Amino acid sequence: MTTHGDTAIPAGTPAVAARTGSTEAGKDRPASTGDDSLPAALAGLRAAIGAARFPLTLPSAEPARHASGRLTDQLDDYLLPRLRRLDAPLLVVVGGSTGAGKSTLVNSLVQARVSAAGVLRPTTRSPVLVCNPADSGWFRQGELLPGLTRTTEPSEDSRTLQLVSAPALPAGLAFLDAPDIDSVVDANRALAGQLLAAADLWLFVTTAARYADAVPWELLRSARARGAVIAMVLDRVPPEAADEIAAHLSEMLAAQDLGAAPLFVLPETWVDGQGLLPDRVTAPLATWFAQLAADADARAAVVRQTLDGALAALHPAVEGLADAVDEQLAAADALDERVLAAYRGAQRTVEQGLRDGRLLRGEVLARWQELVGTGEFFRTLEARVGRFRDRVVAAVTGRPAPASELRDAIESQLVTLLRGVAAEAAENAYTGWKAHPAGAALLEPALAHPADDLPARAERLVRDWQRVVLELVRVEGGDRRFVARTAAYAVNATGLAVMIAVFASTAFIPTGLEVATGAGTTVAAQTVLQAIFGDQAVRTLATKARADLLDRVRALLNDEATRYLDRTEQARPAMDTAAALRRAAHGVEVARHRSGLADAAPDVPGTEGGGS
Ligand SMILES: Nc1nc2c(ncn2[C@@H]2O[C@H](COP(=O)(O)OP(=O)(O)OP(=O)(O)O)[C@@H](O)[C@H]2O)c(=O)[nH]1
Ligand SMILES: [Mg+2]
Repeated sequence: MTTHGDTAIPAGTPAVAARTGSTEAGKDRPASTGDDSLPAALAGLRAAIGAARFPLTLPSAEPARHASGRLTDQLDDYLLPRLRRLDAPLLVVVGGSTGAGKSTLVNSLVQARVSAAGVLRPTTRSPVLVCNPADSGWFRQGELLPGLTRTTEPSEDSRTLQLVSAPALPAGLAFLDAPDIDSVVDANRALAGQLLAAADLWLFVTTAARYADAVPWELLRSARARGAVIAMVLDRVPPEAADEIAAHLSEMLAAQDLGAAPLFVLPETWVDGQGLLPDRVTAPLATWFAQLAADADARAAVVRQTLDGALAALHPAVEGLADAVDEQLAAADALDERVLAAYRGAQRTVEQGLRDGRLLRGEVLARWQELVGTGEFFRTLEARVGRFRDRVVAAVTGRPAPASELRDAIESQLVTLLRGVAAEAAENAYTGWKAHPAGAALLEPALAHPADDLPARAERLVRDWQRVVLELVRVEGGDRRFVARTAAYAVNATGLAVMIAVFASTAFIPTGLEVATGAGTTVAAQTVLQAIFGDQAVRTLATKARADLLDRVRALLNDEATRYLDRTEQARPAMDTAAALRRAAHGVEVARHRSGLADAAPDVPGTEGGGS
């Protein structure tokens, strides 16, 4: 380990002071990248991220929402304004555990009590930015961290940024004293993360007692992954343990690939009456910053490294968002499929019911037998269908029974079937969603049952269908091929025969007698059934009527399914969302390479890439 006054620098890293000297390379580097495509590409990316939503409850959704918020913040807070003004003052964000002495350190570095330090944890709740008076215009203007309201008074509000100017601080460099990163206060933690993402340089403060804590290391790793420029301060180190602790921390840093970050070890000491640390303790750090402030190239190198690192990190982060969008889409499809399967099953049951003759039982069959048993039925049929009339009329005896009773029986039989299948489908869809985390979150108890208006709609459906069947019969009879145009009673009777035929499909025809027999039918009814199904005109009408009925049922069940599907529809990302994210991230990556930000950046003083 190379010691530098009170500062220890990781082994293998040249002395920081020696490396802050200005390099000739890039002396006349432009203030911007000279390439306009990067800001435009970033604006495009920001829009694509803004359009991505993750409403479905999936394991990836919550992290994606956070990542999306973080990325948007970083674009607004740092990347976009920093790209517009590469020559703006370098922002050092001082972050670390609560009570590590961050505020005390900032005060000591600028030799004024700009930020309250204290024994109550956490002390700093609202960020304080301190800069040379010459730079205050840039920070006041609010391009950087635009979401924070500027104030000149101390504040407890985490959405404000207190601006303080300190003549003792050289121009070109600003310190931002951030709230603690491991705060018990949620807003503090979130804000600290947001502020660090807006830093050109992280000054990470930890103490002899706290340096092994998990939270700082998590943040350090993510900063490292982003290529942010980091300097470490190990504060309040008991002198007798300094070597041992510094060596251990250096080891930890090296293990996290952070060995190149300069490490300043500050011995435990007394603060003076002003709460400031003695000069001799802060001197190495103060010198390092003074040299950085004096050297525009070194500052530009820091800015470019952090900026380029943050830009490079966008691509994988956005790729993660796009994957999460894909998962949302896939989950929405999977949920839809569970619903569609349930309602397809319902439709199949109805089709089956029309095919297997189950509707030709009970009340319908009884009323049918009554009706045909009177002979009235056959007398109302037109002569053209007399083929079967002739065959059965002789067998017909008994009392008259109104056709309306059969019609009612058909209606109630069909309505019962529809209510049954709708209830079963709703239950199946409900169970299907309940078993899926994203589905369970979208459910509400009412969905387990058909819609309230389903019984009324089913009744209307059947009545409408019956009207259509009669209309069909009427139209068919229009050419006098089938039924007398004017004989309303004939239309009615034929219509009922057609409905009965619908309930006993083609497949059923040969066995129609069995059903009739099973239900204890009369000879007449059996014969009539046989005659009806044997009649081509009735069969043709029945085919049409069956198709019409199934269409209506499909529409009804679709509406039932829509109660579910509307929910996924609202959650479903637009088709293009993931592709737009990937396209925009790729655009940024291309523009980043073209900008030459990284190529132009010389070594950053005392950090990785410094030729250690
Ligand atoms: N003796 C001694 N006390 C110190 C030192 N550094 C900080 N303190 C004291 O430790 C307490 C906490 O210091 P702060 O500077 O408020 O710590 P902070 O990191 O800003 O804390 P938060 O704002 O809560 O995150 C204060 O009472 C300081 O006076 C030091 O080197 N020696
Ligand atoms: Mg503080």
